[in-house]
Amino acid sequence: MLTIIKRTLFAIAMTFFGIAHADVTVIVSNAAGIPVADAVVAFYDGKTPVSNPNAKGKIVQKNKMFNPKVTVVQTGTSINFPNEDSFRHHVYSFSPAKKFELKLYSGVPTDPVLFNQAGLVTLGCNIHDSMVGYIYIVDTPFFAKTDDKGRAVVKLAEGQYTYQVWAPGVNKPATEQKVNIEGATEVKVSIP
Ligand SMILES: [Cu+2]
Repeated sequence: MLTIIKRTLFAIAMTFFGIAHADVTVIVSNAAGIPVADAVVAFYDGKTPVSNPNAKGKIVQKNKMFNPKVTVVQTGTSINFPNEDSFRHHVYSFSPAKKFELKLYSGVPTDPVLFNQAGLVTLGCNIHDSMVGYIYIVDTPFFAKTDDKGRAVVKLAEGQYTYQVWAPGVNKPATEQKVNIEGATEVKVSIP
């Protein structure tokens, strides 16, 4: 009896508070089956693109590297580029999604850079050719980056989605696939 009441209350609660959410685990590996870290995973529910004008991010330059090397953000995000090295950097992007440059500077730039167009931005430094970083900008709130085991977890409302996966070195911007989320789901993706 108690169980039935609990179930009924649960059903009523679901009606009031909306549909169920599920953890979706994406596992990304390469053609050889090795897990791919720093892969970007983004899910789209097919509705209007969503930007987040309040979102803020940070990419630090340290030891002549961009940290993190791969950043995924929602459109509308402002990112600052603090320089923690004792010498100057000159950060730039020629990518169509965002062209900008931060001319030779030390410390923390006064103004962050706004990323309001979806796409891939490749970061470089005019002084240090070895420096390379990536910002993947998505117009959806549902995104994540894989860890060392190639795993990323995104919390989604149940329903139909398409998803894209991109990783450094993948020429095509992303693979697009359809998926139906019903409860906790595991999605395995192999990228070239
Ligand atoms: Cu530099």
